Amino acid sequence: MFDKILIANRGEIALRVIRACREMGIQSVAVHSTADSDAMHVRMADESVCIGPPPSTDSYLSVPAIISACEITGAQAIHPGYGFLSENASFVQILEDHDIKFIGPTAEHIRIMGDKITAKETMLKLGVPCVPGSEGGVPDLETAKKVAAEIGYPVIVKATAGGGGRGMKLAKTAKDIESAFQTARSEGKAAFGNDEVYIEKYLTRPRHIEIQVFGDGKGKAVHLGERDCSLQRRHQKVFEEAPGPAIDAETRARIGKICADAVAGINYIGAGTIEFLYEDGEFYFIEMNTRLQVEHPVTEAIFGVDLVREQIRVAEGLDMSFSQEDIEVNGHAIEVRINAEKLPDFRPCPGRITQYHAPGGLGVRMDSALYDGYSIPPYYDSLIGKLIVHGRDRPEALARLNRALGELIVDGVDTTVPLFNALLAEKDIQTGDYNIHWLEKWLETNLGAS
Ligand code: MV4
Repeated sequence: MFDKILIANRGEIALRVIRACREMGIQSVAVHSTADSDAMHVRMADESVCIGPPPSTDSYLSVPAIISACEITGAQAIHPGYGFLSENASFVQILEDHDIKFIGPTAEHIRIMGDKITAKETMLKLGVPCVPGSEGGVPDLETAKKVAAEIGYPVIVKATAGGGGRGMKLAKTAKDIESAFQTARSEGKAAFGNDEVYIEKYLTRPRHIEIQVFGDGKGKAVHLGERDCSLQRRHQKVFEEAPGPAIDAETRARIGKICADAVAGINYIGAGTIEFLYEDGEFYFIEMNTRLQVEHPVTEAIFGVDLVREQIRVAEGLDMSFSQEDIEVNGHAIEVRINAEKLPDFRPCPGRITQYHAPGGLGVRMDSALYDGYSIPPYYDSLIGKLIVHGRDRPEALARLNRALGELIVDGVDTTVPLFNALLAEKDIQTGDYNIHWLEKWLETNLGAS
């Protein structure tokens, strides 16, 4: 059993993990950069260690500094949160060699899913439906032309080391393939030191549907339904909900079982997300994330489970506290991401919070590390809070979101709150009729953004 866990993260997700630790009777260690000495995660943890100067590369991403902090404090395990080192296979390999438990999947599974070609090959073998495309990598332009013609245009060329929209190029017709192929290749090389690319049929108006999975590392796994995360801007999610407005119980059970069986088949341990594009009633696998995601609270709300607690349990070698038959969807949950950004261009807006008041009441959860007088440093992500609402059905969740946004006060910096007030007035949002392009089109029309 762990008696002390180090959290290699900051902000709201660090608080989220500290809270789970406290409920389990586990001591928590915060790490922080010199820019975060006054941060809430430092205050809330049982202990804290300064691990370096403000830039992430010298602090939250510094493997030697984080391992030293573990050794100094006697923490037996590290929870990585999301971002930073959460999907860094070399980091996890080093922890395995230092006898520090990583609260997450194995280095091997992170490596497999981090390479998108290997991820796709693995999923295909495990019976997960994938986007039609090249079999593995496409080595040269000649092959790219041949493969694209076979698949049929439009196609999309993706860097195997990419993901989250980086190193991706659309070829609408045969005259675009040369440029798409070369650009995806050089972007992959420049950004990730890997120029391998693959090609897929381009789906023109899908939803982004992701399935939450969870494995015990011993061949048992469950799914916790889907989240619809189609409302994105520049590959950043802004509004997420569960269940998906377009997914019925039968569809959920079918794709959920496929995903749970797949991760059980590789003895996957901990939380994972299998991302799909969903169009015309069909699921197409695109990527798997081997971490706890920002939007995990909507799943926690509708299933009534604590995903961080389960992550800690399975990392300790315990069984999960529930099995598939024990859980079912209850109501509807929505999360909106509150960023310190100025509209209409979403420019980061760090600065001092002069007044903060979190909404409350039935079905409202505010995950944030803000407090009155806190100064948001300019070095990190602009996410300053997540407002999650839960209702008996989607209309109730929407009404509750509207009410909670009205109670929220964040003064001193600009935030994305006005965007959500405007979105709630839209018929398509009220009916759930949107796809991955809806938000960018809406922003262009309504905010004149590019
Ligand atoms: C696609 C696609 C259409 N067809 N793949 C973007 C991020 C990365 N996770 C995958 N992405 C896409 N892959 C095929 N074959 C469209 C996107 C895409 C997208 C996906 C999810 C959410 C928002 C998106 C916005 C633009 C493009």
